[in-house]
Amino acid sequence: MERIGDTMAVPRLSRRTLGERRPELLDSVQGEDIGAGILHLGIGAFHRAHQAVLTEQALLVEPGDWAIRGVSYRGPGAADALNPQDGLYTVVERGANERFRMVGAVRDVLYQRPDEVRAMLASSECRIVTITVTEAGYRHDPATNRLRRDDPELTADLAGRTPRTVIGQLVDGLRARRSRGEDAPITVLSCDNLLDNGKLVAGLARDFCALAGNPALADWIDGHVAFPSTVVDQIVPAPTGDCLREVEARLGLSDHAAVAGEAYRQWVIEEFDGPRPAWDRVGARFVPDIAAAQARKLRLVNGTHSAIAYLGLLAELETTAELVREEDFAEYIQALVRAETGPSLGNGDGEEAERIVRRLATPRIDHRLRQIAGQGARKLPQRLLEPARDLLAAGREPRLICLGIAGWISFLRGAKETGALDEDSRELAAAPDVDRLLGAWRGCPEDLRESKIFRDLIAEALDGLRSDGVRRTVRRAVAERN
Ligand code: CS2
Repeated sequence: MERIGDTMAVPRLSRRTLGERRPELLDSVQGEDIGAGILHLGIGAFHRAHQAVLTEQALLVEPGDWAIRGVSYRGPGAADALNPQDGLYTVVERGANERFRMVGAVRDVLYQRPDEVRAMLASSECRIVTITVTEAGYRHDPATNRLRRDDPELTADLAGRTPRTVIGQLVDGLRARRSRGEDAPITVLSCDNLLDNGKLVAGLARDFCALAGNPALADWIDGHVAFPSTVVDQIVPAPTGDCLREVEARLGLSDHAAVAGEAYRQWVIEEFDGPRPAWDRVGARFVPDIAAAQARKLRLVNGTHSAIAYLGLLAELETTAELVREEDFAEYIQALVRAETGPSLGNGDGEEAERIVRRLATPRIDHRLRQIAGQGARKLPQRLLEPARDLLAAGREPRLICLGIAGWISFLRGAKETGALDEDSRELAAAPDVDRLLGAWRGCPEDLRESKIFRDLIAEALDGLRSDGVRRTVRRAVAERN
């Protein structure tokens, strides 16, 4: 095998090179001869480690035309990584028994190719659209769940003929599908960490049609397209150079699209009638109602993530694994889940709390707090505000949740100068006090904004962070909670 790091000497992964060097791996993945039944919007690390792996596994159990064509919006990175590799890449599953999987279910990646996206959506071959574009990618107003009227790219999509936004491309393709008289059912599955993500996308598509002056298309979509909601769970950080080097050393080929994540995967999907790969035979669960799984996942896993991301950054820590090694923070997570986010679901048992700490401690997972901290204004409502609201309604104080929110506010204030904040957060970072910040926060429900207990708990936590520092404040809050 070539020397590690001597990238000039290591050929790039592709079907040809894999067949030459590791024929057994090529034999283990999907061939290029199957039809592409899935269009995935927003092909990043998460999709590659999660839905694409489940699709690959489902195809081994039950063959079918379910190869994936990905679309990327952020830049040419995913296309440049995957296309020269014929869509092949490695997934490293971290944990006690580290595992490397080769995945062949991805056919290619389309970047700035709206005509091809449209043709794919219009074709009878395409029967599933999956989406992972993050919380901000839908360009909606979280207070109304409608499209943001002031979004310049949406405005351009509504005016022009080559859409660039996710919803614009989706509706454009469905318009072409309708014009072709295509009647085969098609299902759109959002896999982002938002409440009722299926209903959200359906509503945004309808909104886009209305703004485009095409109500007949909205009716056609209602009759032909299903939008089940889904809940996804798997920790998959942005890939690091170390991960790519590790895969290269192992494979003997250079893989620019490798990703690493935990071995655990969950996918809960609201039942629907249309065709799909045999995902249910490889671990996905189809259920009549996702509400319980959704609240559990968003509050316990993501709520914990967001709360510790800000507190950890204030403590100058870098990764989740590093954070849970500190006793004060590990105890904070336990107390948050046992005494607040768990009980907000009517469940305060400690088993879930232990499990979350274990997941966050997965060795070598390299999950940067800074990555989790992004887009807080859009993440916190479903992760921390919803459980705070339920606790207050039950007459309990969301003290540890408010400490997490105070962590976010301190983080925003500290980051204001650096220009690193997203647009929503920048606006909030400029608010002179908590009341005005809550007032300007589109994701904060009215009743919470007006709750004196809620505002006071945040103000108290902010005072603590300012005067005593993050570790002492966390320790004290946990002691008061216990
Ligand atoms: C994280 C999620 O970055 C974040 O906001 O909380 O990506 C999280 O890792 C996944 O949702 C876990 O399923």
